[in-house]
Amino acid sequence: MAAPIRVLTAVPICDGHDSAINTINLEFIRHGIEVVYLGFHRYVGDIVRAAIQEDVAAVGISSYNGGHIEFFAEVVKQLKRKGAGDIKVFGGGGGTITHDDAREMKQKGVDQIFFAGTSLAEMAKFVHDRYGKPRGKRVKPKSADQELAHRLTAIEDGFQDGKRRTSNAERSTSKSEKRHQTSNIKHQTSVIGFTGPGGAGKTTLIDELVLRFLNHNSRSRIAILSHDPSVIGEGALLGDRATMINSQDDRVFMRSMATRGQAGGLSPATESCLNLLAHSGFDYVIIETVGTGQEALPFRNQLVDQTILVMNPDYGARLQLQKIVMLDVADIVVVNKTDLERAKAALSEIEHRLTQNKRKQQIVATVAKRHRDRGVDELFELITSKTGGKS
Ligand code: B12
Repeated sequence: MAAPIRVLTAVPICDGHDSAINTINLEFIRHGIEVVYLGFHRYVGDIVRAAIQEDVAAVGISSYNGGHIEFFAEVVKQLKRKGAGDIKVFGGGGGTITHDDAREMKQKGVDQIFFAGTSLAEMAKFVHDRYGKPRGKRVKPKSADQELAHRLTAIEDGFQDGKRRTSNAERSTSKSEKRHQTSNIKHQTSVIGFTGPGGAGKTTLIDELVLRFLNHNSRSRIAILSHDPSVIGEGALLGDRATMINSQDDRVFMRSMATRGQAGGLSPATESCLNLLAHSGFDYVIIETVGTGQEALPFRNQLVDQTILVMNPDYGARLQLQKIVMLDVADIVVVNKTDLERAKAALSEIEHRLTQNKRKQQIVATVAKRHRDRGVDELFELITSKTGGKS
């Protein structure tokens, strides 16, 4: 079975019309497509950077602001300039894009424009027919990020039914993975794992930490490996980028992965992808699991250097804490959303639960959605102190 098609979708700058693309995203994932959603009000540069890092087959843009001719053409132009002309561009914008506009946009390199009245199934079929063919020989990468993105794709596609298979393409990637690892062996990379239940605010917290890493050292580079669940039908909505604001930066390499049938919070290809990222010259590699349950222990086999469990104060009765296995192994427990009413009680209950472990686990209270939150500052200091102040 071929690997799922990956596309990136977004809404342009000065445009908040996201209802169409939200509907289309859901239809795509129901048709087995993995959709990396970047969100609305996005610059051309952000779309192009994300498309290259995610190594998608195509970019789908939903535009209602009237600037579609220039915007779509600029995306095509910048992709080509960055050596990623193999990533195609398509989209729609209801009645705001006329047939004459669409003709001009096609002349400028846009693949297809969909008009009002087109059925969702028709658009999903187009994506399968046009972008579903196996990739041929890859173009020579023009940047380190593009090369890394191609390698991650080869690793991810090398897994089938949860097992690594060895095709020629993958064998050569394994060799180059090893070469890459030896050449970067001296670079000290710290790998930090974030896990916790869905809705605890992991992505927002990571984005706030990234801001602090970037400000702390003007030369540091960060990688993020972010996971979302695959749904029945094998598509996935990879939506963490839509929450990330500070991480839209050339010093951040982010890759979104679907779990592709594996339970427990990660994908069958995570370990290999993480291994590659950890040897690619980044100062920090941040890995975020899908929202996990009580029994989850996603970071086995010393996959990460530090484990951070992010919790929501609304976990229910105190007894629930005894069932959360990650509370036994996390290095740092973050109680996020401490502006909520129950936060004070939650902090004291979790603190008490951690004392039973008799390990030097730390607990931090944060409100990640708040700018310049003191708790996030404290967490940042804890993380960097544990990695020898490097950042
Ligand atoms: C819903 C809507 C809103 C909602 C948006 C809610 C949301 N979160 O999206 C609200 C009420 C908030 C809103 C606000 C505004 N809106 Co408004 N809005 C619309 C409306 C009625 C429908 C758009 C829509 O979602 N259609 C549903 C989709 C599924 O169908 P479709 O548009 O026909 O698209 C088809 C294809 O093009 C394709 N498609 C679309 N995108 C994509 C992407 C991909 C990848 C693919 C494959 C296909 C595809 O899918 C559909 C298939 O049938 C249109 C009018 C209209 N009838 O189009 C105005 C319209 C887009 N809005 C307009 C305006 C002016 C505004 C405001 C500026 C109004 C104001 N002064 O405040 C604000 C701006 C808000 C902002 N921040 O950007 C104008 C734009 C005019 C222009 N550009 O020249 C329009 C055209 C109304 C008008 N006639 O004046 N709006």
